Amino acid sequence: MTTVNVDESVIALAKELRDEMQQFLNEYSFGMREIETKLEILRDDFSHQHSYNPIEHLSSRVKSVESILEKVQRRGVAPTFEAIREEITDIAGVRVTCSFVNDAYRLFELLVGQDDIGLVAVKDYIASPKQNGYKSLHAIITVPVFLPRGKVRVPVEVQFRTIAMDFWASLEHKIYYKYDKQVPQQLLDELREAALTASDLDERMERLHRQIRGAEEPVPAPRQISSGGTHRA
Ligand code: 0O2
Repeated sequence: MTTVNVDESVIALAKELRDEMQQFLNEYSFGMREIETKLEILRDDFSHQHSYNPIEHLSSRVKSVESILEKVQRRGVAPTFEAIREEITDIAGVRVTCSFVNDAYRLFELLVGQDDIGLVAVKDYIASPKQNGYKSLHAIITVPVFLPRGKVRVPVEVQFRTIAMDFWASLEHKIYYKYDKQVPQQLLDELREAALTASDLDERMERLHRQIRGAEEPVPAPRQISSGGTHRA
């Protein structure tokens, strides 16, 4: 085994960079936890008040350093913490899987209506699905995180979707990577068709749900969200 003599100043610089990166990622993790707690509170209160749980599943992740760097390169973002903070808004991500489409919009409204939350952008792929059939409501929001050195506003991408949309997206994601992003046309066509079947299922299930529960309380109509493409709020 060969031993490499590394200058102490290089080691110190490496440590400094590692610490800075950790602090950078921690802020996203803290913001993400704030959002998860808010959603859990909404879920628990809703369950208590209405004996009904609008959230089937909550998951979250902080993007890996590799994945952040891949996006930095793909988007031509300057490799500085400031530029990455400004340009890459999905480093912290929370996914909210609901039973019904209405719940997805309702939770979006309840979350972004909180007065410490800032709404940066919305992409409504439920109203305007992507070409491949992908559906979800994406919101980039900011949440304040209070640290000993002061307050930072952390961006978090929240994706609201139904179980059927989630089922479709996870299979599509697997296929996309299995074929190294070169999915055969026949599979793409089948995926598009499956997305329509999933939407149809969502509609039927929601109709049944309404019949069973009756018109208990009016669901707030979703605000006018721009469809597809990024909408700066
Ligand atoms: P992961 O593993 O979830 O982090 P981008 O595509 O990221 O360069 P943008 O504008 O940030 O550009 O994308 P957008 O439309 O907001 O979508 C970002 C995330 O939505 C993706 O994150 C996926 O989680 C999900 N998503 C978007 N489109 C699709 C799709 O066609 N299929 C599936 N399965 N998921 C999709 P990441 O970073 O790709 O992955």
